Amino acid sequence: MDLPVVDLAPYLDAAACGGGGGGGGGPDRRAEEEVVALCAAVSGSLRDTGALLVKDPRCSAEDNDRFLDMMERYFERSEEFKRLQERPNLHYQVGVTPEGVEVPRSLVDEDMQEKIRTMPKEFQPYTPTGPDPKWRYMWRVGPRPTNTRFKELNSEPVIPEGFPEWRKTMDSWGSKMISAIEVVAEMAAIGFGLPKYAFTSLMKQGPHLLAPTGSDLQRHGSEGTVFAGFHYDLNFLTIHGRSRFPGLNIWLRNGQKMEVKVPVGCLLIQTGKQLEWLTGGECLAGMHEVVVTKRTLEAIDLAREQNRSLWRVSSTLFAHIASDAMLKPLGRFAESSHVNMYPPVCAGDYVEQELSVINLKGKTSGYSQALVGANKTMSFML
Ligand SMILES: O=C(O)CCC(=O)C(=O)O
Ligand SMILES: [Fe+2]
Repeated sequence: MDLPVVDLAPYLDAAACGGGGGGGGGPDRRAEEEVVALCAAVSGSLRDTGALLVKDPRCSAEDNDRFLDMMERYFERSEEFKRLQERPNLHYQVGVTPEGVEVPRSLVDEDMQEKIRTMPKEFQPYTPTGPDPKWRYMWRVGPRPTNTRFKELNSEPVIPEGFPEWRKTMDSWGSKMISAIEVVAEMAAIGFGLPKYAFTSLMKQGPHLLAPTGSDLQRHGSEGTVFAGFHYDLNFLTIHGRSRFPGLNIWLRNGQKMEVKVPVGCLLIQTGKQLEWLTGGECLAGMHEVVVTKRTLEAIDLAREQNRSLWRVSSTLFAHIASDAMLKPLGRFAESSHVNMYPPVCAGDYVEQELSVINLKGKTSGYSQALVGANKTMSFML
């Protein structure tokens, strides 16, 4: 089974003509029907696979390359240099996270480990043995709230010295990928029968993070090395541009494991836990891992031949629900039979308790521990 590729252009065209699939006088009937069908394809794929490939004419391969070139140069700098951008007191939500800090959920969550044991052998994820050996850089994109209870999640950016193009490159690629996510979020809302702005209105001033991972394939390039252990993303929707090295495996709702191939010019969208919450489990957060596979090894050989960087940089952006907004099942999803698993919670409180579990934030309060217990789903478990 291949993931569907949805071209966002017809929706963007219809929106520019005052249509946009949500009603309101589109240019012609056929175009409107096409848009409605695309919205259904978006919501259907997010529900059934937890993922989706999209083409957005506003996100070019050149933008993606400029970003990857700069991040390769950054990750190639010494550990000592990169640690100057480390901000553990801000829960690593800006600046760099060194290798060996972020813990994959499957390493610490006993329920998840139990569920993994019940999976057919061929679909089981690799077993991580410790924290992830990947670095990461977190760059906050878009307007920040002037008044928030969650200051650490909405902190000032960190810019490494010697990269004068940093802000422009990160903001430009980050805002383009957010624009793509916003369109997907509108289309998904329409496809689910919710008001068009049901999700995007909650995303306004969210702590969206351009969060590329950097993995040193020279040091950790043997087959089976787990760069990011089996986990779900705690945010709303994740978007990945192209990486120069493959290695991402995702799990479909039916439990099947799938190696992702992102065609040139496409972007990969994955469902996060906040979308699961807002849809009362109609969509489940997509489980995934990043591992050195045979295809990664082939890409390493080619990069060596062509004298290119051996840092695997991901083009990951985490789109979030605003920290001070409430997560709770929306519209018809409030009637879901699983609604008890998704008690109302402030998005910022939810994010902080998840960060605590994966070792990015200090202690966790009794309240948040209760929340961890309330929700222990995995993408193919409902
Ligand atoms: O490195 C990647 O391709 C994605 C890593 C990932 O899953 C994450 O950052 O949450
Ligand atoms: Fe992830």
